[in-house]
Amino acid sequence: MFRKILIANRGEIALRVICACRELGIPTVAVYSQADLHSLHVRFADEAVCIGPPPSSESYLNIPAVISAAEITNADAIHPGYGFLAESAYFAEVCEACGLTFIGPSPEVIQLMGNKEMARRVMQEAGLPILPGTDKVKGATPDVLQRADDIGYPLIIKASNGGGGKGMRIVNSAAELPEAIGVARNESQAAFGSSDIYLEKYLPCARHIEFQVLADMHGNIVHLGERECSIQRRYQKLIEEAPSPYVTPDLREHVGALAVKAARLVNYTNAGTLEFIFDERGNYYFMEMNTRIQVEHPVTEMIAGIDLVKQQIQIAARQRLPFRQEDIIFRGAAMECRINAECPNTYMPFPGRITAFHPPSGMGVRMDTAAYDEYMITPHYDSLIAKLISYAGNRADTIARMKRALEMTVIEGVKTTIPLHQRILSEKDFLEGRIDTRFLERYAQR
Ligand code: MV4
Repeated sequence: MFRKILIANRGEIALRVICACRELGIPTVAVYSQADLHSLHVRFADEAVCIGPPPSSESYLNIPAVISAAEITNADAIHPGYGFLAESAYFAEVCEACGLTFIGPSPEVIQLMGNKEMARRVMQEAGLPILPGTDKVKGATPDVLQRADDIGYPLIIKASNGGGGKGMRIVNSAAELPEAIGVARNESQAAFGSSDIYLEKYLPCARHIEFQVLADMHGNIVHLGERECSIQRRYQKLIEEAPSPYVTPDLREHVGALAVKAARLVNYTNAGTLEFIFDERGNYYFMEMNTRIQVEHPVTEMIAGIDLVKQQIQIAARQRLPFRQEDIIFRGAAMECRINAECPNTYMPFPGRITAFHPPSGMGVRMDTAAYDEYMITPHYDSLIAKLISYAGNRADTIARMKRALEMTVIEGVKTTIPLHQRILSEKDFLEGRIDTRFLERYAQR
């Protein structure tokens, strides 16, 4: 096992990794920016190293600073959390070159899955269905316009190096396409340093369902079922749940087995997530693979009874998975509400000081957070304050539990998404599991 793990992250996920390390008896090193001196990840880690000024480009994204912190503290592994360097193939490569274990997949598979257009092709070869679409598009040439007509409208332009909804653009007609391609290429260049884009058939009313996999370094791979993530705004997830009210045991077994097969074909190791889009007719298509621990991982942990971050660490230490597929049993239902500091009307981040904070608790309630009384949410980082997770024997009880937990959450001083969650959790369609990618749009019109 590792001597010491450095956590190259901040906020709730840094604390989450510290929890797993403590339970495994592994000492931890926190890194922090000057803005995070009084953070809980600094307090709860065994050691802490300041790696730079508040902007993430100069601290949490500063590879030489992170690697130096690992070297001076004699850490032998780095957990990247999510965001920041978690999906940087280059960072994973530098870690290995410096004799540090990157707790995640290989640089090669991070690189491959990081190119969303290439990932689509590779996963199609591995037997996953994909939506009609194109390879890399260089401009609005006659052959591209012809191909777009064949795919049909609406279609969506996606950035090859984007992901998670960044750099996406919906196109409703051929007339809009040439200009949209130009704008998308420029935006992609500015945001990701590459103007590579591709086109895909757009499903306007669908479900976003993702499958969790775990793969060790000895060829053992399992899936941990799905998470339903259709409730998003500005392509940011708001509520996630497991299991999906839509997925039957047969469908879970079928798509889960496909996800495992695909993970095997790309030599995947560690924790990963395959995103699918499901249409109304029961068809499903692979969209992208995320090569990190995800924000919404707790809902899977709750129903499977498996600590995903501990598994990530054990896999990176070359241990074998301690269970087979048939040992994994899903029990009950779990839901996560992301509580962000955000303006209720514009959905824009709303930083500020939390003047009063009280997390809810009680049976079946979990709050993953790094906030406390007088905690400052700075504009430098993500506006996530807390993830509120509820768990019970069935979906209705889980929702009732979430409602009471939201009512018993105190966060004063900043506007949050709590009122939005309360309204969604009272909607008939939501209660009956009728959720799709248009849910919030429909709801906002009333
Ligand atoms: C799509 C899609 C429909 N058709 N792609 C959003 C996040 C990113 N990982 C992929 N996303 C989507 N890609 C095609 N071809 C629908 C989504 C999507 C979505 C779109 C609009 C509003 C809410 C959404 C929630 C989840 C997924």
